[in-house]
Amino acid sequence: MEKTFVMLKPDAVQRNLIGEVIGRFEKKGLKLVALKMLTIDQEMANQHYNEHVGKPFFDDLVSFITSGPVVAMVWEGRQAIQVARKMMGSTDPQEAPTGTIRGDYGLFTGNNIVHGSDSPESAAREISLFFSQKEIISYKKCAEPWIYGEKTE
Ligand code: D4T
Repeated sequence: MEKTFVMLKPDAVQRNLIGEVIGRFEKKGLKLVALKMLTIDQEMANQHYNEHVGKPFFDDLVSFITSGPVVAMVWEGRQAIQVARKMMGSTDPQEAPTGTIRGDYGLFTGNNIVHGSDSPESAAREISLFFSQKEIISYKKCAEPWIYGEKTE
């Protein structure tokens, strides 16, 4: 099944939103297969946000993402990348609909709570930047047939 990289940004950690956001992904039916807390250094921030190098907001983005601990995760499920992006809402929290994570908890584009991969290519790149193969856990959850509608054996 598809895997996506999701990261709770420093504002989510400081604002006590870790459990709230993880709870939403869990309740949706996605499966948590890797998780760690870390503080991103300058070099990792440059790698993670490589596509934004040279943009006017790049320096602020890097100083924000390195400003405190983050929670990095891999979530697995059918169309996990698209599902997670929909749950997050648009980059600008003011435009994100109520009911999405950014729509419910954010007010400013720079501090938008959560990151999620936007394509299979970026998911693969971001997962391997934050996790070794060994840190990604493969396991079965007994609720899966109740989530995906497959027959129980
Ligand atoms: P991330 O990558 O954090 O999941 O955000 P998005 O995928 O939704 O949006 P993005 O890559 O375009 O932006 C990355 C990051 O930069 C911040 N940002 C973005 C900003 O501070 N000012 C801006 O004008 C834009 C476009 C917010 C998210």
